[in-house]
Amino acid sequence: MKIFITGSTGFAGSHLIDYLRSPENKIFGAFFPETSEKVKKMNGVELFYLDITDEKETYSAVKAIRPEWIFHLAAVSNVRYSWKNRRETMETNILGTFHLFEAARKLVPSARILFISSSDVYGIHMHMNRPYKEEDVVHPVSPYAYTKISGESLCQFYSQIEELDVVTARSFPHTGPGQSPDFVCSDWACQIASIEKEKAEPVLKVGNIDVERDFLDVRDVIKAYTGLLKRGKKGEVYNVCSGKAVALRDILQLLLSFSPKKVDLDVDPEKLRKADIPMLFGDNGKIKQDVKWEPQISLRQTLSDLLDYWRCSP
Ligand code: A2R
Repeated sequence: MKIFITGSTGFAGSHLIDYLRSPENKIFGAFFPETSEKVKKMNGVELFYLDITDEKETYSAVKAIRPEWIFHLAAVSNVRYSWKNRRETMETNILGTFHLFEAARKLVPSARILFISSSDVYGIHMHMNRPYKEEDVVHPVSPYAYTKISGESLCQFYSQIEELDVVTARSFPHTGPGQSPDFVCSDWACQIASIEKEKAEPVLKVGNIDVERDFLDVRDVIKAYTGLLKRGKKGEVYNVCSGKAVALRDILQLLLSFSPKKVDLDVDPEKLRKADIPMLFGDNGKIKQDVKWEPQISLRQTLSDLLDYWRCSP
């Protein structure tokens, strides 16, 4: 199987490579930026630099590889960053996806393609106290979410009108070892590890800890992605989620319970979002039914592994 992964040195991409690496698979991973440190750590993968906003380079990459499977993970993936870098977010997430789909249409029209969208597309629905389903109305409230719903529209166009074999994963928040501290659980674990190493004062900076989210372990998520490429239906959107809402406050409590240190909390206005979604959790009935996937790793295990990851990081 010839597999092409965009964003392969990112958080999910690195775990995906670990999972797919085998003698039967020939993996081609596109990395970004050109100076990516992670490139040095990846064996058994043909890695090359690609900026997906470059149409010609994207076309050349698909032409050289002629993949049977494409995991399209490359993106600006951070909501806060997307507010400050709107053009880059639009160009990477929408135009980059368009470039990839056009290259696939011309060169490998029968390849299976997975596009990664986000639960952020559901946005703010007042009084929503049930899990979101794929058919619910979407209401993006950030530049990031807007680009993901635009990407989903591209998936619909290319699968229905152009006959590309595209499946969409609507991923809910996920965490685990290797995640950047720009994301909440990893940020807190990183701060706790720094406090334990006495590199920081025992004060943990937090944003809004009253919101509730549906968290998965990244190692479960990449199994869902692989399952979707194997068994997901063409043109369909699938929630990738646990089905449970957890308050960030409880996640914080759990992380702190793993540490012997006594820590004070301090609300950092920088960490508060412009438009925060109070509660977001998903219904995973569709992916369970079609893909036979369900999460295996408990939140406790995920958070413990995440803290250990930061304890072992320099
Ligand atoms: O932002 P960077 O410098 O860490 O690079 C990211 C890369 N990327 C690009 N790749 C090619 N051309 C571009 N113009 C471009 N801009 C950014 O995509 C990073 O290496 C990768 C995305 O990985 P992460 O930011 O670590 O996100 P994660 O959590 O692995 O998410 C994978 C997918 C994304 O589509 C998210 O929006 C979705 O799952 O949640």
